[in-house]
Amino acid sequence: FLPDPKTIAVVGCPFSGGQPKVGVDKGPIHLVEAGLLTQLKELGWNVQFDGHHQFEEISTADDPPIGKLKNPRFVSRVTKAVAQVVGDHAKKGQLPLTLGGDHSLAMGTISGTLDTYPDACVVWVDAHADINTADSTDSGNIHGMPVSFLMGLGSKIPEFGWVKSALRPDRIVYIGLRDVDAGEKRILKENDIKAFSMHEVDKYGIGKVVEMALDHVNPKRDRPIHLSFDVDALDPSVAPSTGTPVRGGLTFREGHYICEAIYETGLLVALDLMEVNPSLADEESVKQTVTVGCSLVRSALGETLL
Ligand code: B3U
Ligand code: MN
Ligand code: MN
Repeated sequence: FLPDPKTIAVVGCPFSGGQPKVGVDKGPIHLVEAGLLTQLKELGWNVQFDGHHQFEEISTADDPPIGKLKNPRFVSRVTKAVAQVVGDHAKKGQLPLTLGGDHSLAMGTISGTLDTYPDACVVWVDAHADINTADSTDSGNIHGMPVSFLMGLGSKIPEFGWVKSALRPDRIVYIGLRDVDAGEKRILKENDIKAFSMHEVDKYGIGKVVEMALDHVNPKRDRPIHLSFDVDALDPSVAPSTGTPVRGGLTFREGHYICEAIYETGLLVALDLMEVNPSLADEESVKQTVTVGCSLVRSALGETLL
């Protein structure tokens, strides 16, 4: 399936322009310093890492809002670069592991995946749907919008003209939602997008939910899978250091189960771990969040309990 099947290409993205809180740009540095790359090598992977990306800043004076969108030029430029890098790694048959950074980066990572594997599907694990359009957003924070941009929903913003509308609404499935704006609920319904909120996790259990999620986006289990994991999908008691924690989230095991089950399909081609913010909360909470981030990645990349 992958020409270079045992190589992870780590794409460190110290980027926070898709939301207002400082610190999420430090996420990738903390994850790498915690030993993530060594841990992946111990799982048998070749790990390629050329250092964290340096994104040239644009001063806010030179990047005024477009409509409600904040930092639009900066977000567009960075996510476009990420799309290129992720796509290049994927085309070499490597498995890109993108460490964020805020979730607007997924506009880039998923563009790179779909450019390489047009029939890929996306499993989006998050407390939030991140599907506001330029029209529906209240906050103007682009980390709340990448999915709509990838689908070509809402008013077209010329600055983001490079984003192809390559993601079909039936090729994404959500798990873990519990903080979805009214406008987003409407968008999900209108486009018939499948989502398993925490209500369904409670009702069916995580094992059944993952099975139903994969049955929806990948009924024959033949499509490549891009897993985009926002650490705020986990309950704040498990992953406190993140910008927009929402109570009532996934337990430690539920989060890991999703990763393990996707690894077991043998179809994973790209992985994102987003929204780890080591500047929020106390030292112990930061350590806990970074540690759980590393273990989610290991689970998605083959670590087993036995
Ligand atoms: N839906 C809100 C809040 C939000 C989305 N993603 C996060 N927060 N992390 C928005 O700003 O669009
Ligand atoms: Mn998110
Ligand atoms: Mn989120």
